[in-house]
Amino acid sequence: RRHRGLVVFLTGFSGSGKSTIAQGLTDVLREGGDRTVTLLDGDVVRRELSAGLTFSKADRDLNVRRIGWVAAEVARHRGVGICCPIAPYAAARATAREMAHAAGAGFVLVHVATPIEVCEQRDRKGLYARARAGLLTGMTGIDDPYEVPADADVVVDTTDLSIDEAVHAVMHHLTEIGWV
Ligand code: GGZ
Repeated sequence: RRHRGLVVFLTGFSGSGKSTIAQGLTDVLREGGDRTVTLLDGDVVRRELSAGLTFSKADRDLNVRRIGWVAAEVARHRGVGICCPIAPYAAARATAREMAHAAGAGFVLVHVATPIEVCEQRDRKGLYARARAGLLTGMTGIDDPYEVPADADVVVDTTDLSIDEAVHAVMHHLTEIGWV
């Protein structure tokens, strides 16, 4: 397993802590490991890979499929692909897992399960306030669905867990199952 590629896929609400945990994981894996690590940052993906896509179900599924495919290609070449889309639909997440496996790589699904109330309270980008005011429709967790994963390999909740602790929990799992 140490010699195979790996996809780490973080899913959860906007403001749950996915991107920050993904960045932390990237740093730790780059320091300690011998695989190259590619972080598919959410903002960069939406700008460079999925420019023009909306937040409709079809476009979210397409976005998640593209991300899953790129991450699987990275992993095919023995790298670690880390991605952190909201990925609200279980079927699209399952497709990402299948693509990683088809590339001969491992796949670890991390559910960043910070509750919507906590994400909304943080509201770092003001999106939840805009959604509540009716200025933004289709906001995940407010008036758009999030299918809670039944197949998460790791669950972390940043309500009471620091980013470092969340990163550590994922690293602990990767070590335990022999991927790092
Ligand atoms: C959810 C939205 C929406 C709607 C804009 N719903 O905190 P952010 O700002 O940076 O992360 C969110 C990001 C979600 O994009 P993803 O590509 O991760 O979503 S998906 O996996 O569903 O394709 C948020 C912002 O885009 N954003 N409108 N309606 N998040």
